Amino acid sequence: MYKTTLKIDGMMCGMCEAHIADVIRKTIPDAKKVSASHAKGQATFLSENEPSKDELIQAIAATGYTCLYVDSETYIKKGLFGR
Ligand SMILES: [Cu+2]
Repeated sequence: MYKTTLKIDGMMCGMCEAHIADVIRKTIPDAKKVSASHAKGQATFLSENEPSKDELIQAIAATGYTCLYVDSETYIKKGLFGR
């Protein structure tokens, strides 16, 4: 699993967050737990495979927002041995 964080410029409200989440789901079909926050100016999602940063940046640019950077890190599911 990979956890990807995108820094996005131009989100102003909940509609923008929904737009960005839609773009991410369309660009990365296996994206899970897609969330976007205009307050933080970022979006995050999980995926099985490492996503294409160029594709994400281009897809977001095509909707009128600016993706400043994309960062993917390996993600280990928590909770298996916790508690
Ligand atoms: Cu908006």
